[in-house]
Amino acid sequence: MLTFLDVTPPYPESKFVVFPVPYEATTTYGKGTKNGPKAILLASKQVEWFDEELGCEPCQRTGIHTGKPTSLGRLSSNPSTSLGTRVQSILGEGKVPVILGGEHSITPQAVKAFSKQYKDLSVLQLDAHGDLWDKFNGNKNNHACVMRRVLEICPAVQVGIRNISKEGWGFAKKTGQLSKIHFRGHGLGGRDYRKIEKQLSNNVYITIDVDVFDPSVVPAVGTPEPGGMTWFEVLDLLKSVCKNKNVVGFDVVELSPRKGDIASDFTVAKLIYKIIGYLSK
Ligand SMILES: [Mn+2]
Repeated sequence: MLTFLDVTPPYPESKFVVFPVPYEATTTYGKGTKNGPKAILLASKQVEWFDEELGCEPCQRTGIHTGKPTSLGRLSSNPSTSLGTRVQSILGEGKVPVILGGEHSITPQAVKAFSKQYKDLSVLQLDAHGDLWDKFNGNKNNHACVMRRVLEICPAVQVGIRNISKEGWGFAKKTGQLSKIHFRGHGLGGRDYRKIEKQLSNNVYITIDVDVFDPSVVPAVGTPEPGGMTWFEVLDLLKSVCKNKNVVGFDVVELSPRKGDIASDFTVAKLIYKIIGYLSK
């Protein structure tokens, strides 16, 4: 079986549990995100274990276990969904779930499970898109509606956004969410960590749509947007949040691997290892 970093620590001794959710049903432009998890795991074999920023090999200090893929449960309000059940059982064992998408519409199910364990949960979203449609193509669980569904569960802060619908804007304005959207290129663009952290509760779930990066950093996404964040901007923000908040889990979604572009796969694999490193410090 493919494992993250090619390491195979036993489950009971592992703090982190990485698992694929190769779900793709509602992508609207470029296809292929169902192949994201496998590409991430393959590329992770090439990631250097030693982290020069942290001065250690995080995978030797903490166990990173890779589990089997999970399917998404019914996107109805059915409480015993596959993904939700898995998250709850990992959390129940005091471990940190690391979810590899797949399309972004997997996130609300995960958030719902986290919110049962952590009452004061908030979500930090890194994304090019507001994802605030109530319905898209007639579907409330389209990947363009993710944050609308998340906001029905708990508060969220949105960073890196540079594409929002008129409907999403109106919703954000009416509900006060607009002050928690850190638009790219019009003001702070994700650099005012203090303000972002103030808006988050102590227990934070992070969802990273990799199109938050500039397309020059991660071109292999289904819905690219120019003007994205750089590698070090994203790392600086995540490092700060991991230090100042209790990050209880995270997902990385919407990588849509394509032949010949190994940089995107590798960048996403390394991003995940960086976050695990920050959390195991
Ligand atoms: Mn997006």
